[in-house]
Amino acid sequence: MILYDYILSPSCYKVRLLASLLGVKLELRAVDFHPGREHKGDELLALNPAGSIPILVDGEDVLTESAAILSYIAAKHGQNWLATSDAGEVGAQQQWLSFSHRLTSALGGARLVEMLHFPGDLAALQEAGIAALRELEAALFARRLTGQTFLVGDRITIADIACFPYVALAPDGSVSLDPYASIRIWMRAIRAQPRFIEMPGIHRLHELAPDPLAGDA
Ligand SMILES: N[C@@H](CCC(=O)N[C@@H](CS)C(=O)NCC(=O)O)C(=O)O
Repeated sequence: MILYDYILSPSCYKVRLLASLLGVKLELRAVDFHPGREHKGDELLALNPAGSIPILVDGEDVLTESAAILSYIAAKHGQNWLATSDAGEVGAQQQWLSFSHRLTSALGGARLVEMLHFPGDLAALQEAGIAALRELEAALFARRLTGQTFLVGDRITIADIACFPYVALAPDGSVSLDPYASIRIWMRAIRAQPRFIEMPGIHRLHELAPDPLAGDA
């Protein structure tokens, strides 16, 4: 499987992360996203007319959109990373995959303005990002009340992988994660997975602050 990849792209990282967690080997093709804008060149537009990465090529299959790529890789190599056939789980998984696009446009947009000086209304992007984080925090808090750590069912799934990178990188867009204890616990649980890999800005268990739920020892 060939992944058209950019090291600083959280959307590409989602794919690299899932592949690593599943022990699936990817052949990486580095794309000069910035400053080269190679994703807008003829070769990559022929693969993805939308002009975005990641793009996955697996034999005859050419896939775009990170959520679709995660679904594809899990269907092929890790069915237990997908929702079960339970209708509630299927719906929840789909909902979080859609929600992940809101994170991309809001928190990812703020990050591009702050880090790469892309044009955009930083305050509006941050506001949308904070609204999304509040929703996620409320959902994860509710899940914790039922004894669950992850977004769907009773285990980690692609829904968590789809949402994790842009949340973890929110500070790159000057959006603090300090107010969100349930989100931080969830991120720590993802980072603790065997074969978790890093990307610049997302380190293995880099939050070494004490668990907010742990009592004073
Ligand atoms: N909806 C797409 C968005 C991916 C995305 O935003 N990729 C960025 C790199 S992190 C990109 O290629 N942006 C260029 C553009 O969309 O014009 C997905 O989830 O794959």
